[in-house]
Formats: sequence, structure tokens, C-alpha cells
Amino acid sequence: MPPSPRGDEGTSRPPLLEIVIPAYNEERRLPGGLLQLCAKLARMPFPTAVIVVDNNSTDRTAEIVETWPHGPVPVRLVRCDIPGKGAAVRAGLLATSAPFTGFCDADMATDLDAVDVAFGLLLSGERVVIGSRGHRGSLVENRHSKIRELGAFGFRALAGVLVPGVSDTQCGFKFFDGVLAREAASVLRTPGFAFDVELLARCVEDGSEVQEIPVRWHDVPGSRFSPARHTFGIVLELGRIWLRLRAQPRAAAHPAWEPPLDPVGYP
Ligand SMILES: Nc1nc2c(ncn2[C@@H]2O[C@H](COP(=O)(O)OP(=O)(O)O)[C@@H](O)[C@H]2O)c(=O)[nH]1
Ligand SMILES: [Mg+2]
Repeated sequence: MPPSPRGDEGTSRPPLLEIVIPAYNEERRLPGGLLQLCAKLARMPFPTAVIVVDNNSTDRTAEIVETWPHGPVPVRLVRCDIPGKGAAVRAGLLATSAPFTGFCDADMATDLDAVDVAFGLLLSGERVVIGSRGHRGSLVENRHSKIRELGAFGFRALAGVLVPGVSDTQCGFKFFDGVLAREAASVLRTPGFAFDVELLARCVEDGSEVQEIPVRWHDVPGSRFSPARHTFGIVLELGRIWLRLRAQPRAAAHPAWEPPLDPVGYP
């Protein structure tokens, strides 16, 4: 299939829902993930679009997106030079313009049936709808190591201080009112894996409630997250988020991206 210009497929109507996929060295998992997501979105009765954000991957990630075949769901590439999932999601959300937006992981670890639930809630007026493995209705198939489980427990305890009442800040499946997502992303400064906490905290600061929904979630091999390499950086990120939320309430937050001097733990 020849390379196709992005954004001209399917429909000329602007998308009602845009979904961001952060992707770093995902040549193995991205094609299957994109296929699943595009098939799901193509069945929605309104225009949708997908944005993949690449951080200078050293594999074929960008090429896969640039040569993605024409279809009813446009798929386009956004490049982000700042390393980290948080930086990538921020760039992706800021590249959206749809009334509703969201992001999910390249591995599609969260079953996409939850898109219908999330979108229905957004339509009914919710502004932040997130997949939650802590929801009692969720089915979670987890193969994480005991060490990662222990780390996740500690993380939840710390994150609970920053966004009280949210049982799972880290599921890579979050949907938003588009305007709110772009506003929250514009003040987001956490480049790494803890970015979800800051993003949610900014939404809560705005007066929005976070609605957690049940998900079917299965661990997909190939995670980039390594407890040994990333734990220290994540704890530091949480500390910085805590400081920023206190020192720089959203109204006063600088809209420009200011990466921390030491973006610990990345790549
Ligand atoms: N663009 C970009 N995406 C990233 C980066 N780190 C992780 N991701 C993406 O974030 C998503 C979740 O990552 P994954 O490795 O599955 O982590 P886990 O599910 O938390 O174990 C995947 O789509 C990754 O490609 C990064 O530094 N840059
Ligand atoms: Mg994953």
C-alpha cells in the first residue's frame, strides 16, 4: 500500500472524537493496536480520528503511521522531541481540536468496548471519564511481577493524596471534554509516567469530577515500564507535581511547556 497523505480519508467532516496514542518503539504492538482501534472507531456513527505521537523512536513506529492505509478513520503522526509518555500525550492532546478527546495505549490493554461507555458519559455531560482497574466491575488479567505490584500499591497511596477519591490514576484509557483536555494539557509539565496524576489534578482543580468506569484489562507483554529504571523518577515526579499544584494553581500556571531540568528516568 503506497504512503497516503494523512487526514483526507473517509470523511471531510471534522471528527467528533479524537484519540491519541503515545508510542515509543512500538513497531511490534502498534499495527495490531491501530487495527483494533480503527475497526472500533469505524463502527461509531460519527467521524473520529487517531493521532499517534512518536518520540523519535529508533524503530519503524513513525513509518507505520505515515504509511497507514486510507480508511474511514484518519490516522496521523505527531512528533514530540521531549522524551516520555507524559510529554507525548500532552503533544497529542494539544494537537486535537475535536469536542471530545482521549488517549489509549498502543497495546490496547484496555478492551475497546469501554469506548462506548466513555463516549456515552461524555455526551451526557461528564467531562473526565477514565478506565479504572480499581472499579469493582472491572476484569483485570495481570501478569505484573510482585515488585511492580508493590510499587503500584505505593504509587496509589501517593497519587491518592494528589487526586483524592480516584482509585486508578494510571490506566492508559482516559477520555475528556476536548476543551478541558487541551486546557489541562497546556499546563501539564510532567514528562514521564506520572503525568496522569497531574492531568487529572488539573481537571479536578477546574471543578470537573473524575468518573471512573469499569474496564476489561489484560497485561500485554512488551511494556516499556521497568520498576528498576523508572521508580525513582516517578516518585520524584509525584513530588514535583505536589509542589507545582501548591505553588502554581492552574489559574497562575504558565501555559508554555517547561521541561524539568532533570527529566529523570527517561528514556
Ligand atoms: N511517545 C511515547 N510513548 C511512550 C513512552 N513511554 C511509553 N509510551 C507509550 O505509552 C503506552 C504505555 O506504555 P507501556 O510500555 O505499555 O506501559 P505500561 O502499560 O504502563 O506497562 C504505550 O503506547 C507506549 O508506547 C515515551 O517515552 N514516548
Ligand atoms: Mg502496556
